[in-house]
Amino acid sequence: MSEEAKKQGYSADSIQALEGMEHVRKRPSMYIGDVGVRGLHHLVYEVVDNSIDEAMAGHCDTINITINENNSITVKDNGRGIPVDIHKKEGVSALEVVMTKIGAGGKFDKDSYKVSGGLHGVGVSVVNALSTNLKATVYRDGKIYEQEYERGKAIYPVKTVGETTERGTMVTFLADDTIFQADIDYSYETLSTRLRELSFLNKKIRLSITDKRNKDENGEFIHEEFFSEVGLPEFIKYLDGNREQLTADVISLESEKSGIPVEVAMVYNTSYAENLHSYVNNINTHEGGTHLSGFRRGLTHTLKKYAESSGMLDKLKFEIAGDDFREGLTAIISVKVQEPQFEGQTKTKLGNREVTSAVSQAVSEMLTDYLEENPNDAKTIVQKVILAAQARHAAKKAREMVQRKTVMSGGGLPGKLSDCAWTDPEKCELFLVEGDSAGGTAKAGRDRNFQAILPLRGKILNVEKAMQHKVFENEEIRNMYTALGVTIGTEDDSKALNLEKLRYHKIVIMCDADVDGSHIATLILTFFFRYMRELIEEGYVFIAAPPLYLIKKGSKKEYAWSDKQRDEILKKFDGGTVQRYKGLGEMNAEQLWDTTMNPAFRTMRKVTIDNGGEADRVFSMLMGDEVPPRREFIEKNAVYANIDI
Ligand code: 0RA
Repeated sequence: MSEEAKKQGYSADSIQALEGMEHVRKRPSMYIGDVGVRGLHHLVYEVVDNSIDEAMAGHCDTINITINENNSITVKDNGRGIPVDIHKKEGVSALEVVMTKIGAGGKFDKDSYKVSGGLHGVGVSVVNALSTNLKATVYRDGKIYEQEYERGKAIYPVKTVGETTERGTMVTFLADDTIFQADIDYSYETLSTRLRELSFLNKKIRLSITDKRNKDENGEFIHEEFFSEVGLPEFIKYLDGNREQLTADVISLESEKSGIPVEVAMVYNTSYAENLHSYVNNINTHEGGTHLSGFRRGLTHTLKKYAESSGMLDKLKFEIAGDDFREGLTAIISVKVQEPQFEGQTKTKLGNREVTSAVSQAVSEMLTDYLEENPNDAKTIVQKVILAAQARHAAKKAREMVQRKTVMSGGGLPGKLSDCAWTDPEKCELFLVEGDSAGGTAKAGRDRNFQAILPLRGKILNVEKAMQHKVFENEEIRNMYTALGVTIGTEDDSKALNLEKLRYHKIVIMCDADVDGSHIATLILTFFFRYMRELIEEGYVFIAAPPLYLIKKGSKKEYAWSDKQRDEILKKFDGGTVQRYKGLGEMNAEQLWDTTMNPAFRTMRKVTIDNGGEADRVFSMLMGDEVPPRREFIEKNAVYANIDI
């Protein structure tokens, strides 16, 4: 105990609490992942998760989230209200314990079914520690109680501030800008996407978001409400809204095996993409894990058995592989696990062994029934699987051709690649440039030590609509594989990459800043997302940002990346001439280097996947067959720079 603490007569327990809070502020990343944009949004999820827990325990059906004008966040639910009576052991109100003690959240409510609770399950006290100011208001037993905190410390004991007929908890917090490196500025899209996802994962809960920073054309605050009556099947419809379903219904199940609640919904569509989204306690498990293995096992086993006994495979000359059962499949697997063990690089891979058989059993039982009861759908699905197996055979040949040409298997680099001199992948960059002419400029402007240029001809193949073997046969795509040096897949997982052989750790998409350029960038991104997703996940993919304007006056010249910036420069120069760059081709090599390629001055946007489901939905919409939703999206996001995927 510190001298200071002794002087003030704190109890040992409250000292521990204090030290806990200090530790959170010293090492925030240990608790919320990072202190950037992600960590900032994580604070909101942490608070919302507490209300979701209360809803899952059956005591709450409405959760309202508000982004206030000053970027503080308010989360209000209509649950039982956090208890305010004096906690026997701690000697202060239970509310204060929950808010100021690390890991205390709801510990005194052992019976409640608590499995939610954030990526790290850290609780609301962490949010409190990382907020300059937090106010908790509890509506309970006819009274309104309140307590406020500064950087995690209570500034007065819980007090009664009024009477009420409502029940519930309201928390308002302002994230501490001395902790976060990012601006305290929430993305409405990011938060609303997560709330929509939560509403699908937790049916019958009304979640709303209000953004008090912005008004719509009617003068109302931006506001959305999310509510799902049936949960996962509706989630599937939302994700697959831009694809053509192969069967009339979404196949779904809800069961409990060995005490593990399992929910699955799935549908086959006419595309070739596999879209599996898995969740544990409402957390997206990017890296999959035992629940996903269980799903795969159950699916493969059941479909295989059905296909064999139906005689449909009799004429097939080769084995059906695991992949074949999942082509054109969109599925969501959601399990609730009491003590989840998260593994993997980003701690989003479920490790609990017992979950595999629970999910596998549940899926087998449900699917067996479904196939028996819906023989027509069953036949359609098996036919799709057979087609996938045949296509895989064709793809295998095409893939082997690419493989033969990759560096590691002895072939040369693509003729169009202007490679760099250095060979350390960490230092090397590959620019994927639209068109030969811009490619020439980039080649002349680059630093040839560490920057390689690969010009791509016109519009690359839309992989969203193409079968795998077409993808591997496509010359531009083969050039990308070969230049990058990665080998493609195995028999069992045709899209697995071998990243050890990756030749560049920065892959920069450099296209014109116009509609065609954005289209090409999106095509390339679609390819990366569907076939080289690890590259995005590892943070290797970037989008170059060439300037839109050159402003000149006399001997002065400056570049602008937006209309606002252009106007500011014009004001600073007191007039001048404006050149609008329509494409990279209008810049000379020196200009391209100065503005877009020189690491000392350029700004590049790193491509990240905030939300796998949403990214999948956006790609299937942008690159799929349905025109109206695409038009709507493009109109809404007219400036390509705003598409955050
Ligand atoms: C533990 C016990 C009780 C309520 C809660 C936790 C609770 C926590 C949060 C956090 C956000 N909203 C919440 N709502 C409720 C109440 C136990 C009882 O009343 O018997």
